Amino acid sequence: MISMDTKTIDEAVELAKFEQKIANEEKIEPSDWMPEAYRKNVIRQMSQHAHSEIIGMQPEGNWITRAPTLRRKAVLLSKVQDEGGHGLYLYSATETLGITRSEMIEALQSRKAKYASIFNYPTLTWADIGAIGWLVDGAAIVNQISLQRTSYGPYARAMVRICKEESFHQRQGYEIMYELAHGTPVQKQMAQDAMNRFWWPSLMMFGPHDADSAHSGQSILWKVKRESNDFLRQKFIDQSVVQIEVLGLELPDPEIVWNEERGHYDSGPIDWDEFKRVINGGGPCNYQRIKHHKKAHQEGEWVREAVRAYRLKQQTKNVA
Ligand code: FAQ
Repeated sequence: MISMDTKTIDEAVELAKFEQKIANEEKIEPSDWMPEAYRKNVIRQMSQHAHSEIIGMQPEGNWITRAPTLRRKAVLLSKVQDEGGHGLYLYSATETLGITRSEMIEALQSRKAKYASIFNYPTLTWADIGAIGWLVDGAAIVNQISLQRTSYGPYARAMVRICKEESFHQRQGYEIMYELAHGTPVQKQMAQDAMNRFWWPSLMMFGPHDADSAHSGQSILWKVKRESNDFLRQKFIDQSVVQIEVLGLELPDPEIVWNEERGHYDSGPIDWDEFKRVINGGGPCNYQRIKHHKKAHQEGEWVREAVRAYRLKQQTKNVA
């Protein structure tokens, strides 16, 4: 009974210290005490973010062999490699919270963990590569800039480098769109079609409306999330409308209109039934994405085996 009380008092002291750090805008570091619910929530968000980067390599990877020029191929190859790198920093940063990479991969493959719904849509034409770089990386940056101020130190630091790389990705995508939109009528049509298809799924990347967001309230209190889903979505809409005008394309949503009073663009309703269907496994490519991930993971088993053998050899050497 005495030890229980001591434990409760110790925890209360640690909790007060944790809350003070959050209030002071100090980062929570891996060796710091943190409430179990905070740890779990950050693992959930970071691991889903890592999975998104890795699964996100598939739709674009599909076009590396079909890029229209050597320059486009080199840029795309480098972009897809960057996404792989982002996944790896994020997995490593998440491991500092006491979960292993294998546990995270298991959760992804068994569909216990989610990844961004956008990557369950197919890439049908080269213009889709432009639309992904511009809109998907663009939406990712809007979100991730705010995450540079997240309260978990390793996550915040990973975001700094990731945002720099995403910015290059966004520009390469916009450049593809600009050239197509100013090319032949067929190319312009391809750009329009790609934007129309990726527009709504890009808006869904920000998650459900604030009123329906299960985690936002607590995540914002803990400063894991610094802005709400709707705030970031609006920011993305506002910046994209201006970019669409420069491209000279038709708006993908006829309800987009400037609202003088709000100082923002109004826009049409998002199809949340589609969002729910896609995050619950019913999107056009969910099955194929996980199947491909499992295959690549199995084919990479020899690398993990070699790493284990090397580690064992080093340990044996050190003991001898
Ligand atoms: N897709 O309560 P909330 C990229 C889930 S990186 C799938 O609002 P939260 C780079 C949510 O997880 C893109 N699931 O959740 C790239 C939760 O499910 P759970 C990834 C979604 O966490 C570009 C449930 O719905 N970026 O694109 C989605 O507070 C090109 C309730 O939602 C990140 O992950 C969705 N769109 O807010 C790579 C950023 N939205 O866990 C390759 C970090 C919501 O209860 C090529 N993450 N859900 O089963 C975040 O900022 C947040 O986690 C949100 C969701 C904003 C995504």
